Formats: sequence, C-alpha cells, structure tokens
Amino acid sequence: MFWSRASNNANTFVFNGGSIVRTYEDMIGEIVSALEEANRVVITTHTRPDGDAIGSQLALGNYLSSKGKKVSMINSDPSPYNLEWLPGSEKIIVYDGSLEHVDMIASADLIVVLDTNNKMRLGKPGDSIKEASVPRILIDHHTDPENWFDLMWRRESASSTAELLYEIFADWDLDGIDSAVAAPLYVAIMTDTGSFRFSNVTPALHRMVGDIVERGNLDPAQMYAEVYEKRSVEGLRLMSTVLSTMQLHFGGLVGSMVISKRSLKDSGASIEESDGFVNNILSIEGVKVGLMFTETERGTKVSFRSKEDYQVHKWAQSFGGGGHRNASGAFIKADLDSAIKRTIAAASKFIDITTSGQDEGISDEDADYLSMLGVQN
Ligand SMILES: [Mn+2]
Repeated sequence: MFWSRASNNANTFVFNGGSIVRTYEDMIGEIVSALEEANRVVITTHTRPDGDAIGSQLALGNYLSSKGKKVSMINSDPSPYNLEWLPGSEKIIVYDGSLEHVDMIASADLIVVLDTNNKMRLGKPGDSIKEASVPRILIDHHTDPENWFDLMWRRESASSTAELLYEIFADWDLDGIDSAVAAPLYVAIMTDTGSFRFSNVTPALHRMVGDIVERGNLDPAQMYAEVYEKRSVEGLRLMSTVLSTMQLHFGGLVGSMVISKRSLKDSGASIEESDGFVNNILSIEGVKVGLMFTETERGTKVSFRSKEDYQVHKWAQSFGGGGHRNASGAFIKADLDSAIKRTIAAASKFIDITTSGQDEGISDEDADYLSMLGVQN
C-alpha cells in the first residue's frame, strides 16, 4: 500500500501545513514529468539574488534549454557582479512590468520558483507568478513555505537549492549535467555552504559535488577565484571600516557589526561588496551568533548568522523577517541605534544567552547595557 510503504521512511514525506501531502518519491517523479512535458518554462528566484539563487536558476535554465525547452529566466533584481561570468547569465531578465515581461510569464506553461517560498521575496513579478494559471513548482530549502505551489521539492536540511536541483537531475538524466549546468550548480553549493564549511555539509554532499566537478570538468580553485577573488580596493576599504565596528555581547556569545550609510559612501564601494562580511563575526572563537546591521534610507537591514544549535530564524521573524535556522534576515523601520538596541534586547527570547562559549555569562558592560534598556537578565 502507498502509505504503509512510505511510512517506513520518514524522509519520504512532504509536509505542507503539517499534513502529509505526498511522498518525496512520488513528488520528484511528478516534477520531472511536469518539466519533461513543458515547452515554455519561466524560472524565477528571490530579490537581491545570491549565489544559490542565480546558480540554481542558471543550472536549471541551461539544463532545460539543452532538452529543447524555451526557457525564460526573470528576476526582480539584477545578478551580483561576481556571478556574471556564469554561462547563460546574460539571458537573465530583470523584470520591469512591461507588456513583454508580463506576457512572458502569462505565456509560460510551467513556472519554477527557486530558493524562496514566499511571494514577497519574489519582488515585482511576485503577483503575476502567484496568480498564474499554470503549475508552479517550488524547489527550495527555506522554512515555512506558502501554500500556493502545485508541486514542491523542498528540504530544510538541504545545504542549498542546488542540492535539491541535483536530486531532480539525478531522477531525470544525470548526463544532462554538462559544464554549463555543473558550473552554476557548483557555485550555488559553494556559496550557500560558505565554501563547504557549514553544518549541513555531509559526506553525501561532498560525493554529489565530486560528481558535479567531474561531469563539468570544473576547476574548483578557478570557481572560487571567480566568485571570491574579484574584490575591489573600495570593497576591502569598506571591510576594514566595518570590521572596526565589531562589538561583542553576552560575554562573547553574540557579535555585531555595522555598515553605516556614511562608511559605505566614504569607501566608494557598492553595498553588494559587503555580502558575506557577516560571516567574519562567526570566525571569532566562542561567537555563536553574528549580527550585521546595515543602515538604509528607509530603516535598518539586519542579517542574522549562527552556528550549531543557535537558531535565529524566529528572532528574525519577530521583526517581520525570516530565513533559515542558521541564516536569516529582517528589516527594521528604525534608525541604526534603535534597531541595534531592539535586536540585542530581544536576544534572550530566542537564544540561550546564559551559556556563552567562554562560560563567562554576561559581561558587566552588557549587564549595564541591558539594564539601561530595561531588559531583565
Ligand atoms: Mn539557498
């Protein structure tokens, strides 16, 4: 029987809103069939796209193109400059609401949403994607998916959307992974795992990546250099200013840094060049949570990063944001100072601040700071 067979393996369930919808084995087959039968496929991903977003989009786009499909890749925002070398990158369209772009979505017979499960995160084309009358497939590893997708291939423990995409290719035809598919897949996994160092990197993932490298005849050192060694002097100057804003909280358990409008302007760098700065905070021994506060015209962007069991997605959600357990973001409509105070003051509701890595508890300085804010500790 269908259910009894599936129930032998908890990993084969797909959960949607707490109820079992289909089994994974069932679902991946349906997704492959839908992709196989489609002629015109629209592929989209989230605003401010990162390496996993663009890499997954290009990997799927190039894979489907070589299977003879007409592929349109449409995003709300432009791709980061350090990913422009990826094959097919020039085909990605930035949605402008024009009749041509509206028509592109309307005339698709299948839509694939990658690396986000949320209409708002799709930005400008979000409404037309959600309202489209054709099947919408979700391939994603974020928490709390919205319920408007027709088919889903998702797993929160997956290192990246690209890992899930590889599983779909494995079910369909691994030989479709040529260098134009392998390079974006590799970059997507490399960037979403912090170059293969996060806790969701497993032996199985390394085997998968080994296969991707072989099939694409890729040079990992070159892939890394193309993505990470393209910094500008201005970007490094910004990094030095931002690093100097480092503050530790709760006895070194939480670290924070600030990118002010002023430091951005003085450095001459673009804000995209600050991507990844937040990970520097986690490189300090004992620090389990890193917070980056970025001042903008409308308020303060907060990036949350964490290690091990320290989960930050609910903390980000409490400010209207979200993401993953170990990497989330939120936007606080407040100036830099009050956004920092509010975020730090809320920490104890979401992480255990009494067990710092150095076992120091809260420093006197932080205790004073908290009492100044009216927070009990
Ligand atoms: Mn991702």
